[in-house]
Amino acid sequence: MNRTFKIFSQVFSVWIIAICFLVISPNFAIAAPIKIATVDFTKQTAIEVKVSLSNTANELKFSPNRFTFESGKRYKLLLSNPSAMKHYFTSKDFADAVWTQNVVAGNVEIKGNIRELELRPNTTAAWTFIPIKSGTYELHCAIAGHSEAGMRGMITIQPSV
Ligand SMILES: [Cu+2]
Repeated sequence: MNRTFKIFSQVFSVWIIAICFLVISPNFAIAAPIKIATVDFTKQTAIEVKVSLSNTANELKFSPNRFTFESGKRYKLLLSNPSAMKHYFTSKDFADAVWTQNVVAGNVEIKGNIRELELRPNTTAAWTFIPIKSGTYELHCAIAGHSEAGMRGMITIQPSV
C-alpha cells in the first residue's frame, strides 16, 4: 500500500511538472519574437551628418575628414560638392560595412547597395544608411592625384553601446 502510494505520487508530480511546462512554455515562445518585432531600425530618426567634397576655393580635401558612426543607428550623410571639379566619396570597405537604405540625388531616389558616389560640380546627394560592422575605414577621392593631394579621410564605425 505504501509502495503504491509512492509510485502514484511520483507519477502525479511528473504530471504536474509537465502541465506547468505546457502552460508556461508558449508564453516564452511568444514573448521573444514580440520584443524583436518592435525594433525597426529603418524607422529611427536619421542623424544628419554633413560632408563637403572640396570647397569653393577648390581645395582638395574633405570637410570634415573624420567620421564616427555607431552600429545600429540610422544616419543621413549629406554630401555636397561646392567646387568647380567633380569628386568622389570612395570608401568601399565602409560601404560594405553599412546597410544602405537609399541615396537621394535631385529628384531621384536610388535603393540598394552602393560602392561610391561621384558628385559633379555644385551638386548634393543624401545617403541614408545604418552601419552594421564596426571598424576603421579609409576614405578617398578616386580621381587621379586627388587622394595624394590630401583628399582623404577616415571613417570609424563603433560597436553599438
Ligand atoms: Cu576629388
